[in-house]
Amino acid sequence: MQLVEPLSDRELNRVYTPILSPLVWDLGHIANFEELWLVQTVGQRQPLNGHLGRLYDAIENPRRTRGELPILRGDDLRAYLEDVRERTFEVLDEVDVEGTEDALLSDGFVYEMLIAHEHQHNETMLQLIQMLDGYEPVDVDPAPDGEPISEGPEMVWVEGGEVEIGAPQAGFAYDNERPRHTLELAPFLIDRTPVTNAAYASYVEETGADPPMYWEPDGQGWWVRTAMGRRQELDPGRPVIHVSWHEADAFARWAGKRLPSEQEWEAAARGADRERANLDQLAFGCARAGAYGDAACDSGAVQLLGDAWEWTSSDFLPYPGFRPFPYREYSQAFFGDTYKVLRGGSWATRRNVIRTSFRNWDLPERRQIFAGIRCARDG
Ligand code: AVJ
Ligand code: FE
Repeated sequence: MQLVEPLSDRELNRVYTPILSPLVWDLGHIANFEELWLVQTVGQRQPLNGHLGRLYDAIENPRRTRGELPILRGDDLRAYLEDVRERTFEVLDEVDVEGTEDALLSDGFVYEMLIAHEHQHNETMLQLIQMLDGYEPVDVDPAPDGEPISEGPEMVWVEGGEVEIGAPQAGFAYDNERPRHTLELAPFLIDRTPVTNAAYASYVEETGADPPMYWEPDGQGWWVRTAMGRRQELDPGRPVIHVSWHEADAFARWAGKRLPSEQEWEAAARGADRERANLDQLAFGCARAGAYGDAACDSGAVQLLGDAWEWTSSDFLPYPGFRPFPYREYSQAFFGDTYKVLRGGSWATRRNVIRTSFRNWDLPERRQIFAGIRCARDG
């Protein structure tokens, strides 16, 4: 609600691009999904408005169609958000998440899932907000700018061997992170810090490749960043962000490297600490590459969590023995060679969404997501 506070109903309703929903759809969808799982499924209550479910179904309604739907708007939407939350709390008073065998309720699984769902949509909303000229955040909490440990392109060695991939059995995780399994990895090298704007600008200059989204020439041989309609000098020391998979892959090859597989990424991220990472949206941008020098993970690399999502070479596929839970449309509907896996979260990711086993996915041409690059090389 803090993210949309500066916006009028007109801005909430407006379709800015066919590749993103109007903000009003995300808000209604967040509440409708909560009603579906926490009020109807857990609480066995009737829906407040039986028709809404269809309008907020993400699979039935592709993003480009969402602006035209007869969804809730204005005060009707605000009333619905409040009604659903009130009913959620009513049901929560009645349920027992400890003494139950029900996998949906046990340890509050479905509650964790709904919080994660809402928080993931907050990041999607922030993708749209990047496109709003003159957006003024209610609250900004800039990332700490420690002395960078390295300007790149230093690499760290990861031994490989038998590595454990995926989420442990206990605790909340999405179905696509399970089952946890062991596999054999060859030794490899991975960049110690995320690829910087400076490195990407050299690549653009040398090859004539397109600049990332939200870069414009400043007329003096450098670049300005134009997100949220601003014109700020591009900071060469920050991680590059808003590049597609194709761009990330081409950059890595130009640098004589390659993208890591998602398994390599996860092995390299062992010991990463999400409490010491630029997450949770309020920095409104990346910290300098290398700024979290005292928060390195076991491999010695930094900023695997937070700042920018990192594209991997991997297609979004099920792990061996995958079982959809609790609904097949979360992951299973997307498995195949259409989507690429991203890891690690960004400054725009809510902190409790991310962990080293978390798998995000998107189309290889997507650039409005908060995605950057970390390269690898065979050991
Ligand atoms: C995991 C970010 C790809 O937004 O499509 C939200 C998350 N799933 N509601 C998406 C999701 C259902 C999903 N991503
Ligand atoms: Fe959703």
